[in-house]
Amino acid sequence: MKIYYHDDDNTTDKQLPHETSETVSVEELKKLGVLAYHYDNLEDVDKLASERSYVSRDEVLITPESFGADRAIYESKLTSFYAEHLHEDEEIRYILDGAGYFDVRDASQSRWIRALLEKGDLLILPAGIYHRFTLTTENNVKALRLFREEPKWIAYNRPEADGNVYRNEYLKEIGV
Ligand code: KMT
Ligand code: NI
Repeated sequence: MKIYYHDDDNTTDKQLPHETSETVSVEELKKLGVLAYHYDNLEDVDKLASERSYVSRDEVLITPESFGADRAIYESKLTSFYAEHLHEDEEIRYILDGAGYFDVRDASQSRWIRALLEKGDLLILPAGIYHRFTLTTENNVKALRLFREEPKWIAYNRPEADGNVYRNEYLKEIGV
């Protein structure tokens, strides 16, 4: 997993790396409540999921063709994944194939930290953290999404989600 500050250039393709020389360590991510791991075997993911009492999961394939012939559905998925949002439950993402970018807000809430996730990479996002997701220019990811509860599937966008109870608990947790 490669982790760095996003260059904050929103005028060019979001699927480009937007890389800077400001790298971010796994320890720094941990301070934001985000846990990063790498597992080559699915059994290790299953073990982590059961240790953390996860009850459900699904598998998503995101490519320009995966939502049918109508590319508009794919485009709208990418748009909604890239809108800054939070969820009310902790969620695990595990990359089975391909690659994708998860952006999470740093402690200042004004800068994005970008994590490039490739096959075998796993990220645990705490409830309440603002994040967004996109594909690399390869346009291809297969991911496992694991949920602690039955998935609510709801994304709460910023700024409407400011003041959300899970958001407030998260901010308290990371001490900002
Ligand atoms: C999320 O939480 O934003 C997502 O699940 C994005 C797609 S999962 C590869
Ligand atoms: Ni999300």
